[in-house]
Amino acid sequence: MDNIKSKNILVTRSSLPPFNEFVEKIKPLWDTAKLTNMGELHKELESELKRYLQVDNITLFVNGHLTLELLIQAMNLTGEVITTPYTFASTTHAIIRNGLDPIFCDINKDNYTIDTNKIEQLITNRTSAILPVHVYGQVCDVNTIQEIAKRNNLKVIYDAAHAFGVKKDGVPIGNFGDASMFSFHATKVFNTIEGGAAVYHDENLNTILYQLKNFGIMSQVDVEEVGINAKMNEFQAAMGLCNLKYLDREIKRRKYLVEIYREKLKRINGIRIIPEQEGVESNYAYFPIIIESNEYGLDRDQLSKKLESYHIYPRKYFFPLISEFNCYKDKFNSNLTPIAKNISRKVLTLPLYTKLKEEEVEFICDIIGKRK
Ligand code: T4K
Repeated sequence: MDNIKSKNILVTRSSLPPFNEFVEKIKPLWDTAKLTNMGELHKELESELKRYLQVDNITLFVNGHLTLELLIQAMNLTGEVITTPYTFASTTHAIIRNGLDPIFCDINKDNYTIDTNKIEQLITNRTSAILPVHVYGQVCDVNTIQEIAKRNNLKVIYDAAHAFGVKKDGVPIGNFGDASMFSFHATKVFNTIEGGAAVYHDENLNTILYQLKNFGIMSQVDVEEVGINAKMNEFQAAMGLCNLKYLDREIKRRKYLVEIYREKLKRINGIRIIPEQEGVESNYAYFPIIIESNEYGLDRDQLSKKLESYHIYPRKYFFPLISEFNCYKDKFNSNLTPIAKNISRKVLTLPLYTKLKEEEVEFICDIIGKRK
């Protein structure tokens, strides 16, 4: 216990494969010297991930954000895109950086994904798409979203940055909507150091996505698009190939730790936990709790400070709301999404990663249980 008390416990810690396995994987690069630009490891990872995610088409990128930004561009979205403000900066930045207007829909209070009862009232003749977020790996109401999109002739792109490996009713998450974006950042359940992937049904997107991530270059003399550089390199791909081998085991370990959290926290008044979603095979990406200060006695910020005094560093994912960022000051009104606003002020995401020990989870729960 004394050992736990003196150690910093951060919100997450990257998963790494055994060092020697990574070295073996990158060894051939010293012979070929082909370090990037869609090399052999890139191809191998692309096909491994297509199989793992059970999707029709996949394109890899240097990170999740550029995946989303270029996916929006490739799909020729126009005007307004309906999304939520309860997410990481990237989701909205990707819309705005494409010259489009994000229209914020509130989230539902059960799992913090887009409230499908409030989408249709936001649709105008400028709306071209819905961009919901499977926040924390919680699955959006994909069936209702699909019906709304069909009725109103809209595209659907999911921000699935948190949802790698998740399934709903046995269907792998990347199959919903027209397309999805995954993030393989170091902090994610599956990482390629930095990285991301677009998965999509329309195989015509393959060429344009390839062009956009590689300056529009198709051959030494053909430049077809004003693209940028968003290619995943061979070292990233190698990390992904090594990490993928351990992923199912890692998700099991996360599940085990989450079960301890759930069991220990469920009796504490004022601490709310997202209920497990029926029919969903989770990846246990994050463990957010909601602190109801009137019942618990401390508010979110006070609990966060208290945990920090024990060297435990949870995070306020997602506070502030994107609509409250300084860079969007005066552009949006967070009062129009009251549930998102309320949740963002009460949420704390607790440490969760595979190397986290059972006794560390118990220690964190004990501190939360003490209240004072
Ligand atoms: N959409 C959504 C919904 C997202 O959440 C994200 C990314 C994206 C899109 C965009 O995808 P990417 O372009 O990032 O692929 C982190 C991540 O940087 C970010 O990827 C992630 N979402 C977001 C939720 O969390 P920060 O600013 O909180 O990261 P940072 O550096 O404070 O790290 C958090 C903790 O992780 C540290 O306390 C220690 C641990 N860590 C961090 C790094 C960088 C490691 O163990 N290893 C590492 O290498 O954003």
